[in-house]
Amino acid sequence: MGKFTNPVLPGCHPDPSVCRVGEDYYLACSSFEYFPGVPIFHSRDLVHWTQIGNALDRPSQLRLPLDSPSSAGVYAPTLRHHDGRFWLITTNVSGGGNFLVTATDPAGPWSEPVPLPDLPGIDPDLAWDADGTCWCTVAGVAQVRIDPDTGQVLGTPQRIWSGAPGAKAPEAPHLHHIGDHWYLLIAEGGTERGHAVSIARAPTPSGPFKPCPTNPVLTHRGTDEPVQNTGHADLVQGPDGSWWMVLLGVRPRGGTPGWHVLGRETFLAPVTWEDGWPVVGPLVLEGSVPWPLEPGPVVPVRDDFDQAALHPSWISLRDRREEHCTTGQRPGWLTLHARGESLDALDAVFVGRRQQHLSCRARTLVDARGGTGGLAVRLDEEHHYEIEVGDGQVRVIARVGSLKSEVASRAVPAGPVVLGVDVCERKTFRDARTGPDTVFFGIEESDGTFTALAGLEGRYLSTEVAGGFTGRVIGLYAATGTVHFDWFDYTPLDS
Ligand code: 6LW
Repeated sequence: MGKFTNPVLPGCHPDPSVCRVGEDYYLACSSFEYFPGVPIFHSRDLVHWTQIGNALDRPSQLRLPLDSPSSAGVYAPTLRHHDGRFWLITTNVSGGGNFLVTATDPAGPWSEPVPLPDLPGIDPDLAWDADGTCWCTVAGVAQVRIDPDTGQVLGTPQRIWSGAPGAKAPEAPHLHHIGDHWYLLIAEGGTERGHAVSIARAPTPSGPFKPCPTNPVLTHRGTDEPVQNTGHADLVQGPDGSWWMVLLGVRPRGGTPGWHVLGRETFLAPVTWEDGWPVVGPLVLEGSVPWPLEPGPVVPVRDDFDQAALHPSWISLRDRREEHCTTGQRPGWLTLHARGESLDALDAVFVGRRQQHLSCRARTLVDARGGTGGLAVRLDEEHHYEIEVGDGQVRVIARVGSLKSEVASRAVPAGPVVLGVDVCERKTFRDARTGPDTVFFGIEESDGTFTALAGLEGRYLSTEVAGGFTGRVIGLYAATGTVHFDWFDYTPLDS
């Protein structure tokens, strides 16, 4: 028996798709405007997940136009293992539409994309029947046979089921052959508070689908559960043969209406079966699995930028070109060369990691003698807070919608300076409007103490304010010229 904490993948890791190969589990998530795209995780226990790579880590596989909006880009993938190969199908809504890539090792390399130009829609799923026919199912919910080797669509997509009558956004289909039935798992109600998971089953992969009489099989809508927006799920069998669901959920904090700041995260919930239908849950923050847990991954707090390649958890905006982001210019440092003028620009040079904890701390040692840059907490180009150094000044800047303001500044001597951010979940509830957290920016003094220059309301960097599908990313950027970073560290704080 192992106790675990949900979410099993905290931070912006939505739309999880999972597959099992022997004793190993692999999971993929959406990546939107970030490059590399589609993070791939490995686990032996469904609880501890280690990122082993990104499926789309070369420009030839993923081109995100520099003017493509945030929360566009790469949507919901499906990850499957079939015929000795891993198959990953997804959609680039910023250009190219649906495509699939394959790999023999899920850590990579993944193949060049096989485009599916004639497959409309998003959230593509792959399933193979006993004859080897490949069924591709998309949001809507529609289905068509495809040739996964060529990307050719074989026929016209057929509407197979649309969830509850009147419910919006039937999406996220995953088709599983379990026992005598083909189960079609979907999300419905939209990816906000009304989100739900429903299921139907049929004797064949193409139908006719009969809905589960107890649909939705999971939703937290209208409840005071701490995890909300539950939906977009996939099914997998645990090491002991029991069934489990991975799904997305959010953790709103503060008063009304509740703000979630980490994006849509991946949760794990138990599944049992009654009369051939899944019974899901409970979905709880502290759960247990009926098998021993493997040791958790060792997550390094500090990145010293001593390796040529960045760890796969680093994500850049839209692309990552050597001429803008390199560890090769000053050994042991990450060097960023500015492109856009600030983090307001769609083509800003920014490289960061997902904020994964409700309270956390990040520090970085910056040498900005050749430009201006620093440390940012980013939701999108219109919602970000940052602390930057340049021209002998440290400045804290807030951008919220069309408003932008320098909220604090201080002179600093020339040379490297440690910039920091502390994100602190609100502990005291003032009234119904209390926000989720406060974001403090400051500098480390020569004696190692931290001086906060500004504390900003976290709600403005939440999905409820900014909109979209993503969560906060904490990272490094160059606004002008060339900026070097010696190290970056990120530490969870007790919430
Ligand atoms: C995804 C859809 C959804 O395509 O959000 O929550 C969209 N579900 O299925 C973007 O992640």
